[in-house]
Amino acid sequence: MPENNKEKINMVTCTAPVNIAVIKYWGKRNEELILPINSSLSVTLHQDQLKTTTTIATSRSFQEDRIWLNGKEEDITHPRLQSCLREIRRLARKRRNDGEIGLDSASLSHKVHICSVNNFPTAAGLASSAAGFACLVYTLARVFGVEGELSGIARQGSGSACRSMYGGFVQWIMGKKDDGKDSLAQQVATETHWPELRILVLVASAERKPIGSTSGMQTSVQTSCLLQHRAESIVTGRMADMIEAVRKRDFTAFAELTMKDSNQFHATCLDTYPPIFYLSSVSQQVISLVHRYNRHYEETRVAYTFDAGPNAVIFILQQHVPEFVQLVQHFFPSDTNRGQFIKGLPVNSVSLSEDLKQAIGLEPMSKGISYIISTKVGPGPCVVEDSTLYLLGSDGFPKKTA
Ligand code: 2P0
Repeated sequence: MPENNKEKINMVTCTAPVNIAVIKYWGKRNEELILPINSSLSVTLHQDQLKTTTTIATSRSFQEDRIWLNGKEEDITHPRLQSCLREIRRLARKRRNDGEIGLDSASLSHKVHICSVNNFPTAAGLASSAAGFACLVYTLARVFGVEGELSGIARQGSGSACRSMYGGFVQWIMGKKDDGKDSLAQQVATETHWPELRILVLVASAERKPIGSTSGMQTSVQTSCLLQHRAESIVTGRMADMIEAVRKRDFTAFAELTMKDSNQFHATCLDTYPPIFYLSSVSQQVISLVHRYNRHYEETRVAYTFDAGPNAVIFILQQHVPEFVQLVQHFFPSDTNRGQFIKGLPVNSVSLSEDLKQAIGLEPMSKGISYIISTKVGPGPCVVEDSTLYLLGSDGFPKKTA
């Protein structure tokens, strides 16, 4: 590419986090705008362990919008991708017309090259669409000089993505309007609010998600009376209780609400016709382990939650992490050594008492869990300044490593 064209490439790189819902979103009242049937609340996971990175370049020399995901070119005409691109360009045009930014019309008509990677394997079963669309919208907004509320646009990429636009503890208020303008995410508490809280992702071995969330929740809305009852009569109260538990850093209340809401979500899946099963025998063993552990100490020390897959996400206070991790290793013995089994924040090794093992009284399930990601609550999307970390080269095409 000639030198003069090279200069005209405008490039921005950002990262965005994964979130895990503790009050679950399941079901839409409007498929196109992605408007939910109930509000939800999530915890943003730390990007040191789990994140999406996205580089977006614009240039007069680009012929068409293009996107590369995890090293492979994907279809840019995907309707949800198009919604996000259209909405950001619309806001940029509005800001320019209002005289708020000095973007010329040529820059607005420039095509984009988008390159995105996750630092975690898809096999980890974590909602990569949430981090992915949050990162896309956040980065596009920087490229086109758009500021302010962006969660409503991220929501149109994937519902849960709106919650990844903030760090800490985040609620997605369902809203009442038909146009979705009031269906937005809002931070409930920052990432520094509850420093003792730790999160463990227990990655179950070699199981694939049987039914995708988007079609699963459609069938649930059509067939499950329990889901309707949950949306109408349960979630509003639970949202208020959860926000209070977070604000007061009341682990017992937070943990019990989290487990009950996960269980109710999976109950609505079972109430769907034909039923949807996301939990596996490994998930059930994790549930037993947590309840037996809590019963042994006569205190709620650990909570689990499961999304549309078999992997458990565990909430626990820092001081209890070493013992609980040791128990997981004991009841899910693996071939890998401890270093490979625990990724992310380091966990001290402790020895387990025979009393405790006997009190739990489960039959060990070998190779049920392939590894644990140890992490904590983290911040929202960030801009990456270091250009050596950009995923697109100076020609606007993916670097070999991307
Ligand atoms: C959640 N899940 O609140 C719930 C709990 C899975 C179980 O949000 O169709 O990928 O893109 O809006 O956001 C997964 O659903 O679905 C999800 P779309 P999404 O995190």
